[in-house]
Amino acid sequence: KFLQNIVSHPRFVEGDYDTSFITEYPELFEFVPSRDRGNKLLKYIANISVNGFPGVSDGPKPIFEKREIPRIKGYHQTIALQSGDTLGQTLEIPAHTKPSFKHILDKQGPKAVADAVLKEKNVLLTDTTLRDAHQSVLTTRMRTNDMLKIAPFMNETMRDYFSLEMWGGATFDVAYNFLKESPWDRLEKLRLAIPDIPFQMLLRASNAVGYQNYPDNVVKQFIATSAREGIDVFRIFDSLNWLESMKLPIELALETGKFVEGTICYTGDISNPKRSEVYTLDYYVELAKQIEALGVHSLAIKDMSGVLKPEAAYQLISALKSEIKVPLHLHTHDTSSNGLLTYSRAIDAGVDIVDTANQALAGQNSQPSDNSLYYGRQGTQREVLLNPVANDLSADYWKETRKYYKSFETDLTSAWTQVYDYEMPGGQYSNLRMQAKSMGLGERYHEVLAMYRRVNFLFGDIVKVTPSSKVVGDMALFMVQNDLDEESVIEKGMTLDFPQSVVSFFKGEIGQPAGGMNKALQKAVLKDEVAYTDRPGKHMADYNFDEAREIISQRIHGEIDEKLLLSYALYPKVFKDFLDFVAETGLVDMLDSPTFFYGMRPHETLAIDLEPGKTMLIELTSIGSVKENGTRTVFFNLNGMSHFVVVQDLN
Ligand code: 3PY
Ligand code: ZN
Repeated sequence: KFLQNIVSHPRFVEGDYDTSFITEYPELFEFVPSRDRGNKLLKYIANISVNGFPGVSDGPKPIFEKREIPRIKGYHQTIALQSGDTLGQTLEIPAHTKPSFKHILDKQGPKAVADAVLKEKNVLLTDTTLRDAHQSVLTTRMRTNDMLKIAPFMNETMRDYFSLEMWGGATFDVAYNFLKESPWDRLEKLRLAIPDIPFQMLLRASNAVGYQNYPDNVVKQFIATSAREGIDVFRIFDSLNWLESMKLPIELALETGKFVEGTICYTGDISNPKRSEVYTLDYYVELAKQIEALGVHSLAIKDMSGVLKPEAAYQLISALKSEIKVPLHLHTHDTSSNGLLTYSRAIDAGVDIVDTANQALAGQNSQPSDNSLYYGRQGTQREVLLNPVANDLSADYWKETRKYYKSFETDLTSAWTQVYDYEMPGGQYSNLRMQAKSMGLGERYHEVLAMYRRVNFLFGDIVKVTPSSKVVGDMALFMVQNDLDEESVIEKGMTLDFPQSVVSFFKGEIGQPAGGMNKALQKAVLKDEVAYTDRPGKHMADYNFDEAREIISQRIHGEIDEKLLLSYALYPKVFKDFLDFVAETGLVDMLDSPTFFYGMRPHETLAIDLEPGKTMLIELTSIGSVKENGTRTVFFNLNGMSHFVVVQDLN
């Protein structure tokens, strides 16, 4: 049915927008979409065409080049082509002869996966293109729609990869909040399109995919549901490297039968003894042993800021290899441009898996490029398992796709070696800058960066990764805004209203830092409140899922499952806003990204698949001038009928 649909018709695929052929083939329109759904979608398009999308530079909708969707020779793939897309090259690939890690996991379990990883002489990869790469360079804005087009190609050409990191971290709330789509839906659709490669997620221990500690029953339900919905590998870290907080999530993830990766967040510089007395090689080896003892299947070294220098990587991996039995998995960010050097030395020292991204979304504050590592390791004892030609074709696709997200790019266009001083996570660089701008501190960003470093030491030198990095960032902004320094913040502390995240940190609500808290500052921040020193989850009552069900059932008529309940439990406001958006506008995930972000230009025609067999053919005929009451009328032709939408012009 889908293949007969209008958008798959060869004339449409060729970009022929003379749609007169439709009258010859009426069966191309098997359904007329419901009036309500169509009207809602027009409302969205009209509004974006007039007012723009938040954070996207205004101005006319750019004309993007055709994006080629690569395919595999001899495979039947149904690719939902949209305007702007065209079918790309077909690549011939060798037949798959050995089981992928997904097949091993499903048939033999996680221990067999770990054994297979250890047996592999070459170095394995986790591809982060669908998660950390765009979280870092595009402020997490990549839409599912753009992932799905290339997903079948990825499934066939990335079989040797250990995993695809495609969920967790900031992708959960950003999907609801900014992209107006469901992260669960992303997981489900990608799972269908990529059945043969393990899916990996980043779990912030008891902070799950949020910025705060959640009750134990929420963490439990979230892990179980994520596993059931398609996550195969759980990378679990704590933002302060606090073992106590990793125990429960690791135990719960182990119960799912999936692959569990315990994590050490790397901070400081083990190659510089003056940098820290806390974050030494011994500290990391000791922590690694404690995490391994929890029964994890692998150990990740998460260098979230990209400050692990090449020789430090060699020392660290060598030491861990001799003390730890489970596979070692290294994650870095290429912010300093030394990422490939770091990986190469780590590979020489025996690291089993490293994280890379497709070259079109790699480098800068993202992961190092997969193909670059491949060519860089050629001729060594341990090469990289990947198909470089396939990755090149994917890169062509991602390069075009990336242009849709230009407004969300960071200003990091070249190496930033100051990261060694600032120790700022890859994903935070862009976020903090946006936060600073929104507080009117855009011009003083260099001060904010310097303050970020000072706040770290003021806090007693802590691991900085979500959510602890947000605490440091919030405090840095607060101190710059209020012209405070290390002394005055304590002196005046009793009269200051500290940011919520800072109060929460000093209360012990995200755990305990390795070097302890700055007691004087803690007193100033907490005033008379008493801090916890044990696991925050112990102090929290179970979340009331029944009550949540009641609240959601007032907004949704239909089945309410765990996924909805969890979304509400994790992000009540964001999720309620999303439900309001859907009630008002309907789902907009089927829109191509140029239309989603820029709307339509006058006389542009679009065919939109609401679902297989249900297509809307839309032409935006004109946008009227602003009336006295500040509105504009946007005129459309929808499946041959005239429509108009009145929009408030907010410009
Ligand atoms: C996240 O928690 O989102 C991260 O990417 C941390 O590095
Ligand atoms: Zn990262």
